[in-house]
Amino acid sequence: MTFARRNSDDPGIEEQDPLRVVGDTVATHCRICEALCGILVETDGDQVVAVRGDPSDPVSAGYTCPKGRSLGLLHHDPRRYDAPLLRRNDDLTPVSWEALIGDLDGALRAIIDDHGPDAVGIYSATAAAFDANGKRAAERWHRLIGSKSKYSSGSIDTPCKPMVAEMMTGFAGSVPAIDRENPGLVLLVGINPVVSHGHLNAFPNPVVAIRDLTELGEVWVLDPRTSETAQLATRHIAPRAGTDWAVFAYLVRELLIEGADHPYLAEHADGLSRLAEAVAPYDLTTVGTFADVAPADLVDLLEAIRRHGRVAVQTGTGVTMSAAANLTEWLTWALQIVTHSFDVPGGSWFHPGFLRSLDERRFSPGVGGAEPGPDSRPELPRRLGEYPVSAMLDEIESGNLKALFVLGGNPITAFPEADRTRKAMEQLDVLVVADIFTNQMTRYASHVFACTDQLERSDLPHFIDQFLPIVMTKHARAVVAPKADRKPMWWPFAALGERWGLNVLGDDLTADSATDDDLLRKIGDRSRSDYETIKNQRVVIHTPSQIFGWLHAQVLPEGKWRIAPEPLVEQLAEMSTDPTGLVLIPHRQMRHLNSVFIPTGRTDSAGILIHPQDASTSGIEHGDAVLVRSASGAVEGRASITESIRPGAISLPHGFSETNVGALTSTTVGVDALTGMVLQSGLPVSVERLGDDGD
Ligand SMILES: Nc1nc2c(c(=O)[nH]1)N[C@H]1C(S)=C(S)[C@@H](COP(=O)(O)OP(=O)(O)OC[C@H]3O[C@@H](n4cnc5c(=O)[nH]c(N)nc54)[C@H](O)[C@@H]3O)O[C@H]1N2
Ligand SMILES: Nc1nc2c(c(=O)[nH]1)N[C@H]1C(S)=C(S)[C@@H](COP(=O)(O)OP(=O)(O)OC[C@H]3O[C@@H](n4cnc5c(=O)[nH]c(N)nc54)[C@H](O)[C@@H]3O)O[C@H]1N2
Ligand code: SF4
Ligand SMILES: [Mo]
Repeated sequence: MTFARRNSDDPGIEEQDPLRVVGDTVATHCRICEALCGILVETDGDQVVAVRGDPSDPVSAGYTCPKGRSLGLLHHDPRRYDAPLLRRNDDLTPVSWEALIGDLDGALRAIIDDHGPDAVGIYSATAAAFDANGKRAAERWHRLIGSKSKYSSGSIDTPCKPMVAEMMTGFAGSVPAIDRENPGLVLLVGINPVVSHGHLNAFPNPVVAIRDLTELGEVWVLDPRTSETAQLATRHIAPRAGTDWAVFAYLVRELLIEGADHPYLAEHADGLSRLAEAVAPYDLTTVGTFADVAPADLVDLLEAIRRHGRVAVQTGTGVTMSAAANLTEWLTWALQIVTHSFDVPGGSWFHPGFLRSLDERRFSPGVGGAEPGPDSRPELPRRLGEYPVSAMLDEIESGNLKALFVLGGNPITAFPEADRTRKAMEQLDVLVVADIFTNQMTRYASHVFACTDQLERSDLPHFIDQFLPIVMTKHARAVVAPKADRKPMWWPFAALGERWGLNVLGDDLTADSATDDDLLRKIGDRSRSDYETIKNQRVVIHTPSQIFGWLHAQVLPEGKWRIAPEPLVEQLAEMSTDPTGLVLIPHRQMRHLNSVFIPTGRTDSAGILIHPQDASTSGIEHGDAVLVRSASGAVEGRASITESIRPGAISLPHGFSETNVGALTSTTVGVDALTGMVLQSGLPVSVERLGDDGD
């Protein structure tokens, strides 16, 4: 089976002028989100004049969103960090990089001497994932100092996905992707690619992508909100928030009775009878009532699956942040396995990666087990070499964590218990913020690494290209020289390492002699191609001989899915189908990414979406000041009354410092036992109108 994409064989893509420098225009790609849209950056000397979509990009095809087009303004924004900063007598002062590293060296040595290396933590967050060299150097430095205190934003985003993948296939990096060439029935559950451009799997040019899927097949959306994606779907079902797991239990139950591929299952699934027992209670009446969906809608969905025979499911944060995240993820996989939809045309393929060629590896299957958490929260699981973020505040408060490096992240808006997070940041002896922009973290930083932005550094999408819709990689070269005294994020880690006799960059590379290219070469040369080719071609597409089937052949233990992992069966047995009261759910907006300020001109606001029925019960009118309370805290905001959200759920985006949804979430209440994930979707809340004077 070959995998030729409709536009991947567009003549010229691979032969085009490598760097495509047209006058002062450079072709590169945006690295704000996983869509990695091709962009053309126009410069005039040091000035970035304009950023627009690159029509020749094989997947984004000229599409960009307002964030990408604002990269030039971001590059020149006066609130950017231009030089390293050191806190002296309460003030952050610009210093030389040497002075900053010298001070940090002394402070970290003292901490390690007194408390050991585990007292030094790193939090590798969203922007670090798009800085291949920076992330690799930071993580290598941290490994070399011997610390176990590693955290990442993955643990407050989607820890269920790698865990369920490992439990069911043996490999945490198994990520199913829709067969977009030959789609049948596609289910999008708690994901809104038209705004987010995907969750794990990227959706560049999303409106066109969804339209293609609806024209070639059908797209059904499950979302308590009439999201922008739901508006384009073949069919939209709006179950009560947090009930998806029961919908999938019902579908699996019914398909096992009629519609499953039993001959395939006999050969390729372990634990089928355990699965059948586990889903047996979830009949139409029980699930229809619990999910508050008309039984006819559920039957229609079931019939659509039977009609197509196969189904491809993609989930997003509406699922991964819910209390039943693990169960929904598991049952969507179970649905796809019982219908023989995985690793076959018309269903989903598993991306073999470009920079990391997964299909050429030898796998030793894992079981999805975990190690104990850190000393202050041993009950929390350590997975894939990381502690969950839900443990970090206790680690700081108990004095176990004394120094923290925040790499391209913003705990104050991303973590639960926003006030407690602020206090914890204050309590640290050393807080290194590696960022490009002044934000809520600045006032707590003891040391600031003023990092180069994406237009100032070269890059490869290491660990990201495997989420693109085709097997390809892209090289980004620096478009402009680093402004002022900004340095690449890898530099301070290399320099610190050198002071301690640690070889962070490998070979004989040193902080002062190495370039972005030298470091990227190590990634590119281990890929399906080599660095020089990738750099020269800029966009390299790989047409694998076998896109379907490699997971069965190389990953699955003895060619079999573990279809009913015991920890998940046990979690399912504990679930209740009693309807919940009002809950909070997340949603994302087009003009900002998490807390990242991007000067798009118009900004999104933190309005609290509320259905007219819930608003009238609480006497709330559009634009009223309201107070939202959870078991852990309260936050004020403005009501935005809309029919687009179903009754029983309100929605507030995260990433805002005033209306900070982190005030409502918790590091203990609702934290998942298997992943340590914080409950961020389906969180019980109440809402009340505030008086005109705000009380
Ligand atoms: N423009 C923009 N793009 C982004 C980001 C951003 O902030 N802005 N953030 C990036 C990041 S870090 C991530 S992780 C991804 C996330 O990408 P997505 O997961 O696609 O995130 P959302 O766009 O919030 O879509 C989640 C959807 O889940 C729905 N939902 C909420 N609760 C439930 C539920 O219980 N059941 C179901 N079925 N649906 C539910 C919400 O209404 C919403 O439409 O987006 C990335 N891209
Ligand atoms: N209640 C609630 N909480 C949530 C969520 C939710 O939906 N609801 N979403 C969760 C999710 S999915 C995520 S991923 C996390 C996000 O959590 P984080 O990753 O911690 O937060 P971001 O706001 O994405 O922070 C990105 C930072 O990177 C900086 N930055 C931008 N470009 C660069 C660069 O090139 N280099 C460097 N070094 N820095 C750069 C930005 O200025 C910003 O400070 O939040 C999580 N928290
Ligand atoms: S969708 Fe927007 S932010 Fe994401 S890569 Fe494309 S232009 Fe950049
Ligand atoms: Mo995320």
